[in-house]
Amino acid sequence: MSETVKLIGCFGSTAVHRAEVALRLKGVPFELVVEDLTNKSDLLLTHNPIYKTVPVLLHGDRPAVCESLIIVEYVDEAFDGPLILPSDPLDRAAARFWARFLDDKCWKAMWVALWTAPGETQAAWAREAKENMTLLESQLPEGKKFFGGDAIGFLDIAVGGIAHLLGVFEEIAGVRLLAEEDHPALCRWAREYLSDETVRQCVPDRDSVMVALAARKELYVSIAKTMAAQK
Ligand SMILES: N[C@@H](CCC(=O)N[C@@H](CS)C(=O)NCC(=O)O)C(=O)O
Repeated sequence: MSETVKLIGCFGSTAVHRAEVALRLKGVPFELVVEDLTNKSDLLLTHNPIYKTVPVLLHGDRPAVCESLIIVEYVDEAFDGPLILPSDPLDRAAARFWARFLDDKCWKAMWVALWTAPGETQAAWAREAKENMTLLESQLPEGKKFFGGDAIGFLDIAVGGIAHLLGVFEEIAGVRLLAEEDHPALCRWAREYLSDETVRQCVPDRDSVMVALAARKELYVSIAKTMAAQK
C-alpha cells in the first residue's frame, strides 16, 4: 500500500502553490491540511519548528520536508512521473540559481515596491523589481512556452506566484509592476502557465484570494518595512 502524503498549507500562498503544483504534476494523491497562520497548529509547529512556515510535506512517517523549493525537489526525486528538474546538471544548476534569485532579489524588490508609500524610495524599489523581472524574462528559452522548455519545470513552478498572485497584490496595493509593454515575454509566459490544466487546479478563485489577501495588507506593509531595512 502506498504511503499517505499530506501537505500542510494555507490559502493564497505562492509557496504552497509550488508544492501543490509539483505533487499534481507527478500525479501524487495528497491531503491538503489548511493551516490558520494566526493560530499555528501543533502539527505545523512540530514538523517545522525552525521556520514555523507553510508548506510542509509529510510523506508516510518520514521526517517532514520543509521549504517550498526543497519540497518541489523532494517530490521530483521521491515519486515517479514527469521530471520537474532538468535532466542536464548544468541546466539544473541554472534553474536552481534563478529560483534563488527570484526569492532573494526579485520577490524582495517587488514586495517592498508594492507595500511602500509612493515617493522616491518606492520608485527606486519598483525600478529594481522591473530590472529583476527583465533578467528573469531573459531566461525564457527562445520559441518555448515555459522556462522548462515545452513543459512546466522547476523554474516555472518557482516563478508561478508571479502568474497567479502578483496581479492580486498589485490591485490591492494600487501599484503596477508587471506590464505587457515592459515584459511581453513574461506576460505571455504567465498566460501559458495559468492555462495549464494542472496549474489551474492549484489556483484558487481570484475574488476569494482578493478578499483574503486584502485583509492582510497591514501585515504586508510591516513585512516590507523589515525587508527594506535589511538591504
Ligand atoms: N521560504 C519559505 C517561505 C514560506 C512562507 O513564508 N510561508 C508563509 C505563507 S506564504 C508562512 O507560512 N507564513 C507564516 C509566518 O511567517 O509566520 C518557503 O519557500 O517555503
